[in-house]
Amino acid sequence: MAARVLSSPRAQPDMLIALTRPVSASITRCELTHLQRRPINLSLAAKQHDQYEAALKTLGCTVRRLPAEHDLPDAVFVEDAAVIVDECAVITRPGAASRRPETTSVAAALRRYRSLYHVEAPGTLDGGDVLRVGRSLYLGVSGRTNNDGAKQLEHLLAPMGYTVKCSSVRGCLHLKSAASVLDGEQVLLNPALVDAAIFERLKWIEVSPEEPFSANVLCIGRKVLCPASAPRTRERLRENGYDVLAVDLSEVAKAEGGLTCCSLVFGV
Ligand code: CIR
Repeated sequence: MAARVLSSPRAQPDMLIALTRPVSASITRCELTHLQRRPINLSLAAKQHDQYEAALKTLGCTVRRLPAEHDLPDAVFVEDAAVIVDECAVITRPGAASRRPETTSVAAALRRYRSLYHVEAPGTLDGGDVLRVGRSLYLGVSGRTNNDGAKQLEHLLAPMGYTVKCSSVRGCLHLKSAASVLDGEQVLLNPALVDAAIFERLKWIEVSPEEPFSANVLCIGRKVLCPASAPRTRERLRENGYDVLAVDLSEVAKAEGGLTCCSLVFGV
């Protein structure tokens, strides 16, 4: 199918696709920034990933699984390879050089759904640093996303009516380790990791202080996939009216990945 540009944003897509990729056999050689290397149980990681895909289906997604890329340790974290909006997809240039080859197969898969743009050197951008609320993009300038990458994203998407607001993140890998979008008006965040003021007009729910790394959740409608390791944060979400589903990704969490990192969800 030829790439197409949608003339206006789809309020109600016909279908939600979740692009995923199996855990690579080489994940034991993944990039690590804030964590010590620990053994990863590959068969458990694969089983948990299957359960994650099943949970995505319960949220209404059609799961499209890319072929495994066993030579690319972090290939399961497809979120970092692209930023998808209604009109196009921006193929990133990940901050970790070892991760750049991951974008080729993601671009090939997205070409049938969106027109593609690319972040070019010296810019770097990881999808995990981009949070979207309607036409507002919140962008983490992190160890992976630099100012040049942020500017390129802004210039590419400004003609389509998107605005970009940048903030630095501290003590975590990506902006989405510190904050996730819940619905059109709310974010879940840990204010110790990101300056909550960037979310200005939005309401926010704070993670439980005992679970500082539980802000990475995947919300579709009022349903939220939330880490099994974060019962207190899950309770906070329930108290705020969300339908919460616990998902255990303990093995890929040892590779510094979370719930949003393992899929690219978009409407068609
Ligand atoms: C990395 O350091 O790039 C991987 N080990 C983890 C990436 C997780 N991705 C994400 O948070 N979006």
